[in-house]
Amino acid sequence: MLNLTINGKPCQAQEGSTILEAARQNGIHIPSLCYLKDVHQYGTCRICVVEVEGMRNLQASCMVKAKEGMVIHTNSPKVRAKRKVLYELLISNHPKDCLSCARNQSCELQALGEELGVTEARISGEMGPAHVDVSPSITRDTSKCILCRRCVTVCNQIQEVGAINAQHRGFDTVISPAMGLPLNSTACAMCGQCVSVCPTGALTETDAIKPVWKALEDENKVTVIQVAPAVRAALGEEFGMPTGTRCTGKIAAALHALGFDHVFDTDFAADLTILEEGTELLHRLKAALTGGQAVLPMLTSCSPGWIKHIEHAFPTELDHLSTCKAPHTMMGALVKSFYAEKEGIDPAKMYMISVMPCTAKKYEVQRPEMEVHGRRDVDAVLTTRELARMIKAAGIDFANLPDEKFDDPLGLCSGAADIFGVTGGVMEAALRTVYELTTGRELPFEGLHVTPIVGLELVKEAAITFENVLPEYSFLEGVTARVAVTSSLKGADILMRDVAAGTSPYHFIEVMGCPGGCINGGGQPRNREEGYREKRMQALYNEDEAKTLRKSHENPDLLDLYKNYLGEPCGHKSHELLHTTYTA
Ligand code: HC1
Repeated sequence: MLNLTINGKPCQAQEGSTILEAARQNGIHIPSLCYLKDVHQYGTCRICVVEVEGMRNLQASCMVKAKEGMVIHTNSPKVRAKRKVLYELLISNHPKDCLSCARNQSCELQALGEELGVTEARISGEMGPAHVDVSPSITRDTSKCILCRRCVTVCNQIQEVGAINAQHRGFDTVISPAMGLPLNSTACAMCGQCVSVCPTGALTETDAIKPVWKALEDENKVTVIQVAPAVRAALGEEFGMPTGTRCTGKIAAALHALGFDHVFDTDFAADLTILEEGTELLHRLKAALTGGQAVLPMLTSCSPGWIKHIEHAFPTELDHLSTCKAPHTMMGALVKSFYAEKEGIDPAKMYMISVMPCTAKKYEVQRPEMEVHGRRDVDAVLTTRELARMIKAAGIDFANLPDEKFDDPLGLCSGAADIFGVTGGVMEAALRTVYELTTGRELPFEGLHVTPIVGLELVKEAAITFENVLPEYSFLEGVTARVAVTSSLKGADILMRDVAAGTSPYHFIEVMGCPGGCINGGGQPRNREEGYREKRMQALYNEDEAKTLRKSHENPDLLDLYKNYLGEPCGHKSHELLHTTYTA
């Protein structure tokens, strides 16, 4: 441990800490803007400056390591005056349209001005480069960019995609794809991790609120809305509820209150995905184990950022992807076929909305593959943050809503579906079903949790041996299936290099595009709380464990759907509605 003096108080800090980290370890707040925990810092904004005795200039505390015996002042008159000037320089070429900015009241730059006590803007200057780039998922407004480079850090270091970087020099510096290309013409996966960390309105999700309000107001439209698994573990944060509060029932109530005609749960379609994807895996394994042709490992296909990434980075490996669409597009296809027929609704009048923790889903629903007979599966995607804005605009007191249920018959789900929203959840859900359907016995893990793949590590793996299988699955007897799980595109690349080289030891790999899975999607509430991902993860596991129905293949409404409409998993009707293929 290091011994320091901060603001006249003796403190201790871990070896290797920066001054900023040392202060935080001792409960001392230093204002910051560009700082991102656990990644390389650029120290661009310098708002976190402090005075260190014996050093002539003020130091950016996020860049300077704490040393034994250091005497630090985080709140001296000199420090406060410097921070104010630095802030005024930052806003000297920043638009002053806060009242109509998408980040009004949630802007870190705005909040910092309040914290620093800035009440005037004494410095005014030429405005920097202004350019608005609207992609299907992400809108970039360079006039609002303060060049903090948080987005550059997540794109290059956490995701390792490298779609954006600082271009040009000096006053002309702009954060942009190379050669000023629009995001949609680059390898950007639309994951929105950059949007999550942007402190201002420079990076936002591309708006879907306006078209959704319009659909709600249109008497000729039948509005149908569904909610992704991870939304229920995070939406409450937008209404002051503690991180990790489960609010499934309140979400159903809010959507009814907003006036949507039918309110369904994407989790139902997650259960459906497990039956389809599990069956596809068994078909591939059977072919491979009985001397036929099969492409293994099979890769999950429900994360659209991941799909876009594999298309850019490993275009020769697309046949490893499961042919299953994502659960929410499966739901859209079902609503406009099965449900429309059942209720006698003209599917042309249906307007299907998905509430997703993900910005890439906005791009996904516009892909040519996501339609059946010329009818789009999903018409609009709202992020979790956008739904919160609609609930607030409607004056709904979300935190005090009584719980309601999703509508029948596409609203019932198992606990296996709930955990889709966290890394490892899709794999665990699939194993619960595949193991039990082939052996007649429950998955042999305590509490049904495949513990080696539970948690937020970059790459996880597990092995499971099939013994005493049912006669029709004799090809599996004695086989040890090896599975791997990763979340983030950096992790995907690690596993995909072996897949591309033909040396991957796995049979099945789950990939989610965002670190931690959908709980940490680019459309989720922005949260800087220590351990927020763990709390959201726990919320989904708690949701699962609170149910008696915890396996997809036991969902009674899903079994009815197969009996009365789809026939069998991976059958003709399923292929027409629920599967697709990707071509580079
Ligand atoms: Fe996800 Fe999925 S889990 S991709 O992470 O398969 O976005 O939550 O909706 O479709 O079910 C996201 C979450 C989500 C799909 C499901």
